[in-house]
Amino acid sequence: MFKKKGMLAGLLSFGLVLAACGGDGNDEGNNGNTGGNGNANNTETNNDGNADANGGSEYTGGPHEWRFVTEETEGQVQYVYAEEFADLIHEKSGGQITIDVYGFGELGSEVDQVEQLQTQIVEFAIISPGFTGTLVPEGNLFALQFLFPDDNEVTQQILDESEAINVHLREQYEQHSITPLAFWTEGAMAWTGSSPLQNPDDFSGFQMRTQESPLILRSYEAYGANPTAMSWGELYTGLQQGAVDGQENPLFFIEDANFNEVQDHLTVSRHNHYVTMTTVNTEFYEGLDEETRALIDETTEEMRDRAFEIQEEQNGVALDLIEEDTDNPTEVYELSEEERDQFRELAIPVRDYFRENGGDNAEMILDMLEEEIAEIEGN
Ligand code: 6CS
Repeated sequence: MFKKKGMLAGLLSFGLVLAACGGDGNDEGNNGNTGGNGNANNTETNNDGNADANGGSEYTGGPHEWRFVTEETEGQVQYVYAEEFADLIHEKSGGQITIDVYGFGELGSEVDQVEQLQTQIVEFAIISPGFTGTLVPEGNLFALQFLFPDDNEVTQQILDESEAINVHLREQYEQHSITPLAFWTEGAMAWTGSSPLQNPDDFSGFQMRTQESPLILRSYEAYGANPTAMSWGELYTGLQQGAVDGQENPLFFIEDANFNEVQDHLTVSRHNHYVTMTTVNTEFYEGLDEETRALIDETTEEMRDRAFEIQEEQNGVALDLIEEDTDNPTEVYELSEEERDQFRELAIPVRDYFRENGGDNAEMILDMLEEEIAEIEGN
């Protein structure tokens, strides 16, 4: 049985100590920025707060009303996570903190959402590093295919425990007002295509849709593809009309976004894990009183296992759903280990490209992460 190791406990307490020391005792003082649709709920929050406070909550730092934007729509992994996160915070604060959850497209594109977090239009966001590729070049790390172990659970352990990620990469994001509180997997990715994708030659001239990360593009260029960055809001139509030939995503997302309706082939490639981040605006977070920050930290910790369960549940049924959709038949192909090795061989040199072009700290962060991965895999 897989065991959690000591590094996590160290890191987490390190985070809590930082949280405890960082506050100046002031409340965040920027509820004004959260305007918009909050008015009706504000009354509700205060009322709930009083009611629940009588019910036993010891939280004294409210009331607050915050916003949490995700890159996915209702029912999808990030959205379910954000709803549960909001519910937990509401409950723990005795109803004094309300978080309104926004789905993809409600406030703009994925890249718009990054800016909204930076400017505190929203306090919380789920941001995939693929959409911060030019802002935080070190975040391109997650575009490196075949870097993390195949095992999703071991990969999540690394995401939870890695100092390279949770300390050094986090610092890079914080310079841009983005504090990643947790890094988590939404599952191993698969490829879909209008033609079969079984070996690197199949990518020759293939118009691959990617997120905004220059390194994701680079990774597909290494296979001979012509990658194009695109928001997922345009992807279904892009695939349908042939603007792009294929894309990568976890199985749950391929199924839920109905990409199988407009793609004939699906390759179970497990070439990478889809990694995303629970983020909070840095100035907002650091300006909170200790009690409120501790509440957020505690909730983030409680959500770690839930994030894994939510993606596991959804990914676990997605391939069957795709295969059962006989109105939209999909040819499913699982790469053999030998076939995966052919891709791995082409993917590994991209790590050196990242070391040289992934920002000032890319080499240090990747070297440390590779050591951490080797350590965990060796155990
Ligand atoms: O492919 C994308 O861009 C989308 N994929 C997932 C799994 N979540 C949101 C993201 O924008």
